[in-house]
Amino acid sequence: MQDKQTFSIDPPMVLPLRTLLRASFVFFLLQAIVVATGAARGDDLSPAIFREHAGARMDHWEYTQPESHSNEENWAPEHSTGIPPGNMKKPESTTRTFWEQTYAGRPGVWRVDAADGAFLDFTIPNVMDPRRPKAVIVQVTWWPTSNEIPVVDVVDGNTNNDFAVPDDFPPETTALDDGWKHTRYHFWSDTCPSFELVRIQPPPNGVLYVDQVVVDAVCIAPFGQGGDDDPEDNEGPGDESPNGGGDGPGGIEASDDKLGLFGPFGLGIIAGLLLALLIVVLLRARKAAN
Ligand SMILES: [Ca+2]
Repeated sequence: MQDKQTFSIDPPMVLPLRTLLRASFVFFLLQAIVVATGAARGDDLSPAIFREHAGARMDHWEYTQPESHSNEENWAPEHSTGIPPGNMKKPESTTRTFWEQTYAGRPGVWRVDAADGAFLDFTIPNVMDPRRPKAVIVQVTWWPTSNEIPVVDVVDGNTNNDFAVPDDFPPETTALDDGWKHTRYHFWSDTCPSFELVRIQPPPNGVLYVDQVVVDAVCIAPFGQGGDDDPEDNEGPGDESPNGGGDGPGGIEASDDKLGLFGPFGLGIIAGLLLALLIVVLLRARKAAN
């Protein structure tokens, strides 16, 4: 067992910590891109590197349900690592917005028409933790009726605030061999809500054909820091526990067996350790000053 050292941080300390956390997130994304060619199911072409770790979940809709399924209001993902799984609320079917058994050579495709004000809405359940940041990655496989990519937004289910899109990671689009396109979107929140909402819309005045959707989400614990065992404490977003040994809900820990987070990528390991060292040094210096 490790002793838990918990202390609050004044606002001036929060900013550099948030900066470091954002830097950590950038490394998450960089690593994810490195493995983008790895094995994947369907059009899960660039699975998030954090998928196998604590606090992460994945939901994958292929829309291969039989046609009768299209009458159900809520569509569960065909593949999910989350408990409970995510949910898509079926849009109201019209003559322009509907599910098709096949389209452009692919099974199970949603046609969504901006003329109907239609969209695909997903609910991703999670564990709330206002002290930790959250990363969400959305992959959409779509048929190009124009050069405009689908419009994707992620919203905090508790506050209705939009997740941010990191400046360094705008959406990335790949043309697939069969004419379809795959776009990957990155989102960030300074806190982990109890659920997030993902909305996929056609471009303005456009029509969207969606073959598959993959949502990865992770509640990030800073490198070298475990979760706080006491979810009831009220130490606020500045609460950081450099020696916290707990593994509270949703955390990723840099314990020895979790260094696989970076797999064989030396850069990631070195960067992660440096970040952890920086955080610990900052916190220790602050504590010593008190
Ligand atoms: Ca499909």
